Amino acid sequence: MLRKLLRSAKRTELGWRYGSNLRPTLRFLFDGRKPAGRDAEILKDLNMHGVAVVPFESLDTEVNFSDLERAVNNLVEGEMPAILDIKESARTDHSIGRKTFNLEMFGSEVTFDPNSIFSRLALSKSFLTIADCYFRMQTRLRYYNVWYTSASTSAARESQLWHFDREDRLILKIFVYLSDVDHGAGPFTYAPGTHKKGRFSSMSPAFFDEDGVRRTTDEQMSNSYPQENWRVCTGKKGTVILADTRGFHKGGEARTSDRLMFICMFTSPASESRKLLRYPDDVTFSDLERGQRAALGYE
Ligand SMILES: O=C(O)CCC(=O)C(=O)O
Ligand SMILES: [Fe+2]
Repeated sequence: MLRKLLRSAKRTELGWRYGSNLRPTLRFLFDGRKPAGRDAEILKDLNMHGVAVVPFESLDTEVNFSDLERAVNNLVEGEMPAILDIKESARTDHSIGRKTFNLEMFGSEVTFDPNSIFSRLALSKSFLTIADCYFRMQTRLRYYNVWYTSASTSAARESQLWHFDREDRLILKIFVYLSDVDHGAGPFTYAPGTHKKGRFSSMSPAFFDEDGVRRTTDEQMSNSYPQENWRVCTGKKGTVILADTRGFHKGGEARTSDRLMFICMFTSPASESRKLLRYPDDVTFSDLERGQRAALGYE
């Protein structure tokens, strides 16, 4: 009984923030990052709509986009066999549960590499500032990767259908397109205002059960949320999407061209999301700043 009560208290904003996440909340309050300039504008959009779309150059990432592109090209070259495999499985294997249309280029469990351009981007100043200020606590980086999404003609499934993520009360995912993404390349798509802070946070569209997971088709969604208000995030290479994926979203339903993007995810420290980043025994954080180490849970 008591445990049940505690569990439901944890699910309220108060219990989540001042119970499970008290320490990171106080740290932010007394010694937190402050948003300025473009970061502050992005934050306003995020708070209100749950989604913001900006060009890479408007962020303070300390990462040069052409260096990022070069690193991605090398990655693609090195992973060509795996890319050919995913293109084949997107076509032939329609089983549910493994996203056979999507290749996580660093594998599904990423080993943190402090020297890679990808971890530096994930831990960059703008990203950490926006994450902490959005949560109003010191957040954790849980995941980063590069996704190769293969075009296919099979019916939409898994994250190609509307859903919301469940890792936490607030979840910040940042996507950086590394290829041009038009309507045929499976753009990330969001229902603005359906995040916890939003006007439509209690919206509950019809859904069906896809192997134990709630999914909502476009038709079901459009009955609860008019299609003309969907935010379809098409954009050129270098477009950055910041989204609270606790709100309704979908993406990766690529039909005519493949999609390549960087992705990273922030949650509260108390989130029950599996610890997705792994750390090798000999990892050193000496080149990282204190705030970056905090985002990894090492201080
Ligand atoms: O592939 C996409 O655009 C959407 C992926 C998704 O649902 C997620 O990252 O939570
Ligand atoms: Fe998702």
